[in-house]
Amino acid sequence: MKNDNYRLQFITHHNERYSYIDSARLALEGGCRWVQLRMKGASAELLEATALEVQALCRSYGATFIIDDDVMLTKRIGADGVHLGKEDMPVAEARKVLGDEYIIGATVNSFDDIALHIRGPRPDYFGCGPYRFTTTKQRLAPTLGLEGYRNIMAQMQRAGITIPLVAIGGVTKDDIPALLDCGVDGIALSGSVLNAQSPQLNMIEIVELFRSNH
Ligand code: TZP
Ligand code: MG
Repeated sequence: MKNDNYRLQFITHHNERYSYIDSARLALEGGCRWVQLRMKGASAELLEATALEVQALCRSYGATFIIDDDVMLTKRIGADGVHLGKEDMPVAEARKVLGDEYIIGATVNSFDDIALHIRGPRPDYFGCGPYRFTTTKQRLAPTLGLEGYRNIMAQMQRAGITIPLVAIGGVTKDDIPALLDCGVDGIALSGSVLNAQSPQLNMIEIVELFRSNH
């Protein structure tokens, strides 16, 4: 990947105070430079219209813009990349559509999942979780906890796999130092930022944590 933006990822969300677009803006204002537009259940029209707005916002901040699930939309509007879950288009097929210039992320829940990805065309990063229970995602895999990440990072090291791994799922600001200590390459957050009293301030403090942990 072109830069270090992937180390701190914000996944869009909404609540009674903020829309999906608000959530992206707040994260960017707080200093995050990677936004994934995740809008489960949205119509194709609304998703595309929102994607164009969030993409313009990301561009104005020099941030990386990733779209959840939708490879064709990613290509059509020229987003920076796509994040693919286990039920989405396989990475090999997405790579054929998008080529090497686009970022492709893949969801994994275990080292076995990672090992499967190493056989074919590789994703650019893994989103690995969940760290703990979260209501943001339905049909959650078993939680990993710190021990889960420690084990996965050790297995990756033994196997010589250097694809960046980003921890996701129920992560809050206070979890970040311990997660980084497990050796994960990055952190993805959604609900805890949006539900903080001030999402911008929460993100500013998270960005500062990354600076001091570097
Ligand atoms: N994938 C695994 S957990 C999750 C996704 C998209 C949800 C992350 O959101 P939160 O609110 O940080 O748990
Ligand atoms: Mg998906």
